[in-house]
Amino acid sequence: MGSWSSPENGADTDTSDVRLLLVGPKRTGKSSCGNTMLGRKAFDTRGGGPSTAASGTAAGHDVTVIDARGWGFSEDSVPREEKKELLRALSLCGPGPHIVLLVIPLLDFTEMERQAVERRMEVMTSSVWRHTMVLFTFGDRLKGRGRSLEQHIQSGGLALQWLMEKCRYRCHVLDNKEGQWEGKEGRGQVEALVSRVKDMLQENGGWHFSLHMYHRLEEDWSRREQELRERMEGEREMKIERERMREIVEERQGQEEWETQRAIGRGERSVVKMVTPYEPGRGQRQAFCTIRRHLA
Ligand SMILES: Nc1nc2c(ncn2[C@@H]2O[C@H](COP(=O)(O)OP(=O)(O)OP(=O)(O)O)[C@@H](O)[C@H]2O)c(=O)[nH]1
Ligand SMILES: [Mg+2]
Repeated sequence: MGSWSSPENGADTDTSDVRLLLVGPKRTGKSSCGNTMLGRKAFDTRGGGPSTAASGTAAGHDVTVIDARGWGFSEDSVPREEKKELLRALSLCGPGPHIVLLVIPLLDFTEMERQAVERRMEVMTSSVWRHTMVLFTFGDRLKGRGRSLEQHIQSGGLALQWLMEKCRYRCHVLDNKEGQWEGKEGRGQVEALVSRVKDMLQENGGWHFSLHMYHRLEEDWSRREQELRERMEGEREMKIERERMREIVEERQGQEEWETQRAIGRGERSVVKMVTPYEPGRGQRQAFCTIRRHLA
């Protein structure tokens, strides 16, 4: 059995089983990548299922592959259900994944897709990028067009450039087309991927991405949501209270006006001058009544 450890892998030396988390938008080939890596049909490729994990060997190395449920495409916010599912996928990675494989098909990568990816990765905090490698799928299409990966990246536009920079150009291509698992070519692409994973493990000192942090994050979200709810409730109550106060003041002003009119009718002009304009809470009404009583 191949070993993951290297003398430099100081921090997390128990790397007999490397945990690889597959994430990415829906229908991009995540489950197929898991199957290609493990060399068997470990994940369902019909899509839509929840996140699942499977263990086995990839190019002779022990791995646990976690296939996260595909993301949606909303680019400005991440639905709560998606966040929860992403956290669930992370929880299937034990203490955390060593490598996050961000699965992106070798097609045009648009600005909208870029934003959708950015939002989802943000859920795992910016430090996740340190552990992330882009795993391009549909490698057969690239071959079909007679292009290299470098050419694809170079002509990929700003969105793809951004993604590559985020991952420090760590990437790999898989061709998951059926029949690729057993052949020499199929094995070769997995061996090359394992080699890239080894490089990344070394780069990160063998550290995995910390799940502990996610638990704290989840608590943070719940707390912030609760605070927001309370603030909104507080604001609603304050609005009702303000409205109530306004009604009371208006009612008093109306009554004052009425009493003033009556006083005018009785010729109490000097008093009228003293009490207007009315300001709530200053005892004017009381003063008015007292003076009027004296005058009466
Ligand atoms: N030609 C080709 N087809 C692929 C490749 N990878 C995946 N597919 C096909 O793309 C479709 C989706 O693949 P899946 O592996 O189920 O994709 P997924 O990302 O797991 O999909 P969801 O779980 O629904 O998000 C399937 O029909 C696969 O056969 C590839 O490299 N080349
Ligand atoms: Mg799938």
